[in-house]
Amino acid sequence: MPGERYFAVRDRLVELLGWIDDFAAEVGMEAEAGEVGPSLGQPVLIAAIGEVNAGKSTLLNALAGSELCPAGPLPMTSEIRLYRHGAESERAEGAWVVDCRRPNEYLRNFELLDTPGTNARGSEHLPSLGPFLEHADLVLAVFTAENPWTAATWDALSRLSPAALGRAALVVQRVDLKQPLDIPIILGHMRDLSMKRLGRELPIFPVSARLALEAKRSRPVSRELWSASRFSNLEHFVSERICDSMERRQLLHDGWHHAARKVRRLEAFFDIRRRGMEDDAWFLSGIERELELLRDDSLAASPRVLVAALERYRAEVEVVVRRLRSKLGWWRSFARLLLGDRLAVEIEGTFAARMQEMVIGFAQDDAARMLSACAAHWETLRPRVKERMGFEPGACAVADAGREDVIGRFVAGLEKALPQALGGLRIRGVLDPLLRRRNRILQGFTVVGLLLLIAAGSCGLLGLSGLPFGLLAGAWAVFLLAGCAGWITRARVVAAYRERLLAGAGTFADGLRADHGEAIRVLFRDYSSGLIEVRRELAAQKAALQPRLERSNSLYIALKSVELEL
Ligand SMILES: Nc1nc2c(ncn2[C@@H]2O[C@H](COP(=O)(O)OP(=O)(O)OP(=O)(O)O)[C@@H](O)[C@H]2O)c(=O)[nH]1
Ligand SMILES: [Mg+2]
Repeated sequence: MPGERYFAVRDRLVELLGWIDDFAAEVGMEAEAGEVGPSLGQPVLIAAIGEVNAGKSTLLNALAGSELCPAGPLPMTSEIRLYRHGAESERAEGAWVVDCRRPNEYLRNFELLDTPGTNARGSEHLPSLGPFLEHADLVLAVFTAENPWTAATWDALSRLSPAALGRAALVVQRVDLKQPLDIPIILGHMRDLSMKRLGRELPIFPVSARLALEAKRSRPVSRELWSASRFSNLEHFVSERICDSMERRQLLHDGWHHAARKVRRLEAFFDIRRRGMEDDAWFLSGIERELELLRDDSLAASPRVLVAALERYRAEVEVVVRRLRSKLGWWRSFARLLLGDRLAVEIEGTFAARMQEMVIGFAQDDAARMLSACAAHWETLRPRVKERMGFEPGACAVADAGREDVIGRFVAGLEKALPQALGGLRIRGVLDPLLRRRNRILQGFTVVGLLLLIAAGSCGLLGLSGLPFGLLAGAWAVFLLAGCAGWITRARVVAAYRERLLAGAGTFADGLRADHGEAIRVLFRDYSSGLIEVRRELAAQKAALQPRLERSNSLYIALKSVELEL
């Protein structure tokens, strides 16, 4: 096929441009303002003009290597027929032009324009033909070898603009009907006529299109027919016209530069992306530092917060002490003297239970306070991530559904510390000796009082007058003393126990300190897990960029190899 090398380079360039465009669309690179690629795919238009029966249609068929245009001895072509590649169809475009589509490979690169004879009756088609000829890449003026000096075709040629004439050539058709010796004479005449009629000597090709077509269609291709057709000179000329024409070369160069510019823009685009990702990574480590600062602030505030927890501790001590005081009332104490005393164990149990409740309450409030700070921080972080990295980081990991779990973990962390903190108070068994000593005093008084009562009763039975009243009064006096001793010892026991518990407040807080710090660390670890999605997104972006960089590199290399062929 003529222009094979040109079309190979053009097709490669068109393919590359397609890849580059797809790639740019895939990565979301916006087109430059007013960016329009050169229309490289535009086929070469070859028009044939000449008198009726000159052999125009056969000439075009010979170029295509198949019988596209109807040809015959009678006037065949009565309208301008433009043959283009496509599914078989014919459609009238106005009164004189027929758009003919054929699934012919040759038509992928060449469009063929078959025309009615220049001497055909009527010239209504001429206004429609003019623009085609002006834009054609090659105008072939066909003459018959039998009568090459007919005027109508020269007239048609002389109507062409100088530019279009520059793209015209003369074809002397049906040379197989002439003796070889006649041909140089005919060509000489043609040259003279060309100079006379057009003021310039157009290239002339004596051919036999019929033989060329037959040669192309024979299998294997007949060399004799081909050389007899003298068609190769014409095809060589067509090739050169395409490869060497300034417009076509310029088009290829424009196409190449367009592609190269786009690849460079892609590279710059990826470079900006890569730098953007590095900035994003830096931005993300800034955010992580913020989180660490927030955590360190909470750790630093831990002793202060635990001091605040002591208020709760003291309040609980008052509650326990009040309960102890009420249990040390006279009647209860007297009942315990008779039934056995387990008050020390009961009060210690109550104290431990209340301490546990207190620690849970404190931990819940403390965790909720820190989580609120985290949630507020996340709300400041969210728009910054969106603006900087271009995606929504989602809800805070320790808010809403996750919040209860985090609080649960924080509480469990502090609860773990409770046995040790209570152990540090060393209050186990403190109450027992105090109560025992009190019980002994009360027991002494009670026994003495009861003995006096019994003695008074016995004296009364024996009829000893006077003595029973004295003993009864003594008994009441002892019971009164027992009441006073109970009241005094109750105050002492309560005061001693309270003092002991309050003195342990600092130790209790110290016992919680290490686990409080650890629980804070766990809480902030949970909070920073919200950034995992952000980190994952950044890693995915980085991973996606690498093959794209490689792809743009290979496009550039492919483009360089096309440049060598240009
Ligand atoms: N011997 C010979 N005859 C040819 C050659 N080329 C065309 N013919 C014959 O010339 C006649 C006219 O050919 P066409 O190709 O139809 O000529 P045309 O210029 O298209 O004619 P219109 O469409 O009627 O204007 C046909 O009978 C062809 O067979 C050739 O190279 N040698
Ligand atoms: Mg014809």
